[in-house]
Amino acid sequence: MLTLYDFLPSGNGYKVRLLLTQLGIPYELVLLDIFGKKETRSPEFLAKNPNGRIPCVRLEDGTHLWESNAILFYFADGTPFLPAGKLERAQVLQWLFFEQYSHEPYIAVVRAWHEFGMLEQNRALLADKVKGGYAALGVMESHLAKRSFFVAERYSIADIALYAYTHVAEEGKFDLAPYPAVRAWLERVAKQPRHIPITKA
Ligand SMILES: N[C@@H](CCC(=O)N[C@@H](CS)C(=O)NCC(=O)O)C(=O)O
Repeated sequence: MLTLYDFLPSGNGYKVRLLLTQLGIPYELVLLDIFGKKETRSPEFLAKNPNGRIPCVRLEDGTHLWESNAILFYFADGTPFLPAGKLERAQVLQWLFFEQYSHEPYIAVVRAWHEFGMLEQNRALLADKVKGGYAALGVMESHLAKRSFFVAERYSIADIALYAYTHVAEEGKFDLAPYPAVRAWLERVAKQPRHIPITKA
């Protein structure tokens, strides 16, 4: 049986839970206390992921795979969640890299500061982080203004990766009102078969 090491409020972990659920792949969930006990930095967990972060999966053969978007790519390959065409696969990667470089470090980080009482200690960095988050939302809005989904007009792991933290951006006090195409896309993603909310395993 597949094992997923996770922390339920994590959008990165949620990406994996959402895809596995939509694919109907069963898994055992191992929840870690990432803040209090810092279980992601224990020697036992570092042996699984030397980068000390969830999500991390243990595959049936004992191999550990980490980095949320790499995990999405692994399980989506050969399924409708990853297009087969050369260009479309590269476009999915394009949005997965965008999510990790231009979206998650802003929107997810600001959300975490609000949700986990870390705002005061990061006050000096907040304006730049918020600016970066709105820049990412602007990129998404212009792309989605003419499309239903990020790649090839089909729901894919590009949508899952970007949905994870965009749909909880308001927990980081991001205002989604000026982004109607993003809001309409959020609704389309939430209506996909076997969709689950972020805190449910
Ligand atoms: N780029 C990584 C980011 C993973 C990440 O930042 N995980 C956070 C929770 S969202 C974590 O495990 N933090 C605990 C720690 O840093 O010890 C991914 O997409 O999987």
